[in-house]
Amino acid sequence: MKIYRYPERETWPDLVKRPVFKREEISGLIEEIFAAVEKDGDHALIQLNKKFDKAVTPEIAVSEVEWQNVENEIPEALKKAIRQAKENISKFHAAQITETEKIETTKGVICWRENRAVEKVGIYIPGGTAPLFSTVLMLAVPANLAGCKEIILCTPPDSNGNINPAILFTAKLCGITKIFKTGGAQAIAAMTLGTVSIPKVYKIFGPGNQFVVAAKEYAQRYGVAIDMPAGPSEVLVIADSQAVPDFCAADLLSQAEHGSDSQVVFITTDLKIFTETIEAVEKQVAKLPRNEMARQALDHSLFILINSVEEALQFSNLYAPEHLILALEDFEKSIPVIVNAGSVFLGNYSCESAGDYASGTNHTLPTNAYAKNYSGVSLDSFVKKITFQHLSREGLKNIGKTIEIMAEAEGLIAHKNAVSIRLK
Ligand code: HSO
Ligand code: ZN
Repeated sequence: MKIYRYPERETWPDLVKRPVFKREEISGLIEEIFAAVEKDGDHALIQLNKKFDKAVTPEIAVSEVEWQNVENEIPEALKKAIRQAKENISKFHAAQITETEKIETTKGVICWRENRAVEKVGIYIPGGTAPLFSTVLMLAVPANLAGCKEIILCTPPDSNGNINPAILFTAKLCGITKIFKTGGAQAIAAMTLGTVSIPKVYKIFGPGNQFVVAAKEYAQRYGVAIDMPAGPSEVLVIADSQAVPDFCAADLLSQAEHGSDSQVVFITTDLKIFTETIEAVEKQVAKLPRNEMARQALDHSLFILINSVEEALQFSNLYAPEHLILALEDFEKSIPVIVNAGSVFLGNYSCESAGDYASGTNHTLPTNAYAKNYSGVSLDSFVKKITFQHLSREGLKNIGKTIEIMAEAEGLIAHKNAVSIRLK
């Protein structure tokens, strides 16, 4: 833990910098994987499954039998939980559907925007130590609501060639029918380039390790869009004297357990809460199954004692956290001051896991200070907005002079003529 008591403002820009991890040079590998998938398609994916996941997968697509059996593999309580989460996520995202509004900017000139879904989207769900089936809900629910015609999902197989049953169950519940057993950069390459089994898509969503992140960046060279730039998960908690140290510690650890590169930041105005939260973190972390990972994350995490809530909010805006928790008595007052954050949790009972799983908001959020210029995933992420306009003769007459004068001033006479020829 990195502990700071009343750090000088001049030190803040250094404190808000995310830790830099040594990354292997992987761009060469990503290029090789894209080239292999482009050349050999499904065959390359089968080989790469063997190489990277030690999995034998004669078929890349999930089979009929696997689809049917999945219902029996999931405990009833988990099915029920996933259904409730889906319901809340659906309600929250359905409310983001907007009505088309036609605007008459000048008499006879009518302009509007219409939503059109991105026709083909690909969802990547990592396997490994924590198979995030909740992310299937966060991406498939808004994709469906937006009206995406083709929604496909790639996730890596285990060494038996199977994919995680909870991922499969959730995908089925969301009406996804095309799931493919491929992970890492090769999955991103397949969704970008297409193979015999895997259709190519227009936009790729979902989290992943450094290979997936690098592959998503690389995919953009082929004209594929991605949800957002990625980085390790993070949470920033601001607490006053009314906060509960055990709650704060649990929230900090819920982010820290995501990975050794996660970063958690705790800021408080109260010395007692400061010491007790640090103690609570030490106590709770020891009991976590993923304590090693969480401890590594804590090593580069910040615990800051600060003079006022105002200052804490200023620090937070500079840091631009993915998740911001306000464990504050009077959190309402702070809301207008928040400028940079992915998702905000208000009061002592709004734990981050609520948003991670079931409250309804999306958990695919900007990390690495991208909350300064990106929003989290929402219905909009799956939609393009097309503008339309209709001008009557009278409408064109009403703005014709303006267009002609501006076109002439830009030296674009054909533009001017397009008006003059109609109004002659
Ligand atoms: N906190 C993660 C999302 C997640 N948590 C999925 C649990 N499952 C996003 O930063
Ligand atoms: Zn989480």
